[in-house]
Amino acid sequence: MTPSYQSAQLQNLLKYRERMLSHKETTLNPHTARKIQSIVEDLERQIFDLALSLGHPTDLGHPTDLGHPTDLGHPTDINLSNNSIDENVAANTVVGTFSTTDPDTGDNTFTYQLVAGTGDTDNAAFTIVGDKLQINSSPDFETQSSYSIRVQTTDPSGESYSENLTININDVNEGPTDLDLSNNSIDENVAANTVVGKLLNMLVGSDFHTRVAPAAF
Ligand SMILES: [Ca+2]
Ligand SMILES: [Ca+2]
Ligand SMILES: [Ca+2]
Ligand SMILES: [Ca+2]
Repeated sequence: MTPSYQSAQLQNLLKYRERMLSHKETTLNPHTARKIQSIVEDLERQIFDLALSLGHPTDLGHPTDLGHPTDLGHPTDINLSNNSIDENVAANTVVGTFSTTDPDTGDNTFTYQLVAGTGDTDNAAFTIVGDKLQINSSPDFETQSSYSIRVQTTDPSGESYSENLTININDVNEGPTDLDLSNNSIDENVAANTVVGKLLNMLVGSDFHTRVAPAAF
């Protein structure tokens, strides 16, 4: 029966052991091979102790099980250095830089892409260039204040992890964008100084408020 290794820490140890064993097989230096062997033995003690604490020591008692860990060493987290930008920034502005958490210390290069799946609603509004996330068009807070994307990171072995991320747009006070009169027609022959209408100062979106100008005419 194939044991189920749910613990990430345990999986990491198993993966590390597997790598050490393959190094040992390929090395031509007997001294290095002995050093690796002692690392492997130490790892096996750690694995056994950890497995014991997790309640499945019997599975791990068989070296053959240990020799075939499956699906190990994949990335476990994606981080975006910044997830909010001001509205009205230029098209193709960089939102932030991605980084990946991966149990393999040797995995330092990751590729990022927008992928289909949960939370991919606004994937089309962004482009990934290298490890940078860019917004395709200048954002307008009053039109859309947050974006949901799904990003996948892939390690050098081709193992991947994907995550749903939210990008928030910061509201900027944009000042008045329009002026209106409350009324713009008046009968002929009215008395001098008759009020035609009030000057209204209109601002859009979340900045919206209507201010009655002090001077009416
Ligand atoms: Ca990895
Ligand atoms: Ca994350
Ligand atoms: Ca706006
Ligand atoms: Ca605004």
